[in-house]
Amino acid sequence: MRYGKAACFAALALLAAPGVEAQESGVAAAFADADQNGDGALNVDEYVAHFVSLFGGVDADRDGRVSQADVPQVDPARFGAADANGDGYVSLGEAVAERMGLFFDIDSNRDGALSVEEIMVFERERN
Ligand SMILES: [Ca+2]
Ligand SMILES: [Ca+2]
Ligand SMILES: [Ca+2]
Repeated sequence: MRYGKAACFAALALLAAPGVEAQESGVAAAFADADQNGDGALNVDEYVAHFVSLFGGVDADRDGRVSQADVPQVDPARFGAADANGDGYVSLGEAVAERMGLFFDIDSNRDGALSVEEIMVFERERN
C-alpha cells in the first residue's frame, strides 16, 4: 500500500521524473499520505520522512542504494545528476541531498512547507 501511493509521489519526489505517475490525482493522494500531521502542508520532516520511506520501497535488496535498473522510469540524466559520486548508484544520502534542493525550488512562497498547490505548479512548470 505504501508503495502504490508513494510511487505516484515518487515521480515528483524521487528523482523528479515526469510521467503518468505524476498526474495530479496521484500527487494529491501521495501528498495526503505524506502529510503525517494532516495540516495540509509538508514540512521538511514530513518531506524527508516520506522520501526515506519511498527510497526503502524502491531499494528492493535493502543495500541502501538504488541503481538505474531499480528506477527505469527515471530519466538517466536525472539519475546521473543525483548520483553525486558517480558510482552508478544513488545512495539514500545522495537522494536526500537531491531532494532537499528540490524542496526549496518547490516552496515558492518560502514558508518552509510545501502545499499541494506548490507541488502542482512545480509539476506543471517542469513538464
Ligand atoms: Ca504536515
Ligand atoms: Ca552514488
Ligand atoms: Ca510553501
